[in-house]
Amino acid sequence: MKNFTSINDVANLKQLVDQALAIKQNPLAHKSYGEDKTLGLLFFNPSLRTRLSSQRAATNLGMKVMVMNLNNDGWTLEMEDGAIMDKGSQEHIKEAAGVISQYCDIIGIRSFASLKNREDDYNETLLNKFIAHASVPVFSLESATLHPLQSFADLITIEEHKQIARPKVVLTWAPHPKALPQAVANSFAEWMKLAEVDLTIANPVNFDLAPEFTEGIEILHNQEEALKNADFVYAKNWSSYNNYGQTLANLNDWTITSARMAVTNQAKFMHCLPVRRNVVVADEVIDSAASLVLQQANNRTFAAQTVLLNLLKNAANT
Ligand code: AN0
Ligand code: CP
Repeated sequence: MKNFTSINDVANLKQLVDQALAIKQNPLAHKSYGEDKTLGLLFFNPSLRTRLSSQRAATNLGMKVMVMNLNNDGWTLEMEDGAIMDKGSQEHIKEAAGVISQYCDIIGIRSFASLKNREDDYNETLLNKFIAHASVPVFSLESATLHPLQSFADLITIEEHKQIARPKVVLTWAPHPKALPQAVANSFAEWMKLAEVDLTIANPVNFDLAPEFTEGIEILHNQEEALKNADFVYAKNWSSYNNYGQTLANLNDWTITSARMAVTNQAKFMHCLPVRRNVVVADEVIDSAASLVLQQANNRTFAAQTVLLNLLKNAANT
């Protein structure tokens, strides 16, 4: 594993999940492997889980960690090659990536979608430019269109809680007052497609995800219909891909309630967090024994630790 920005960086998904489960059994098994190595975590957006679980993962491997909030504390970065930098941007990504690569052995980057220009977001401009100008491995802490560390933790959680070999997993859109990226949903679809599950996606009309992520997956525009016999219900809001970045207020009918969960096969409830209670999901569901949200967040550490270990191993062998 040279970088980790999507499922395409995973050679063997089953092996990766098994490796994470083994690390979870014994998180300090490689406690000196990352000794003398430094992880840099760069945040262009807020984070609770990703920030803390990545630090915990790194320290479990003996690494040192540096964290920087680039939006507040760094210079405004220029992305354009050949730009005449006489306006707002103060530092080119070429120098920034080159400099940070000299201080860190691995770099993680969080940079959300702008939700303004679909092409820019789906080209993953910032992440790809950073990789192009960095001289060390880079991994995604959620990019414009993908959140692979989240999907990895979600898959570990499903493997731990499934009662049958091939469970029915439903990814359902849920309401949210603000427009959110499609990243968590895109990644979840991408990972579930390669996992031993049957995935159905439920979303309102005009909220279908990008076709590149949903090819071959059943999409229903009726949530209740989709949830029938589900073993896992994964709720997430995303803004529209077609009417890019637009959102719908007042679709309260899509909130996950006990009544909605009643049509499932006693499904487990999942969400990546942070979640808006009683908007995305009713208290009665997230507070019930069916909720796996804390388990998912716990598995973020082991997902990150597995990725960091593989990046360190690859770097040591090249
Ligand atoms: C972000 C999103 O939807 O992409 C991060 C989720 C992990 N969520 C919010 O901004 C609420
Ligand atoms: N799920 C997740 O990535 O949470 P944070 O945005 O808090 O890191």
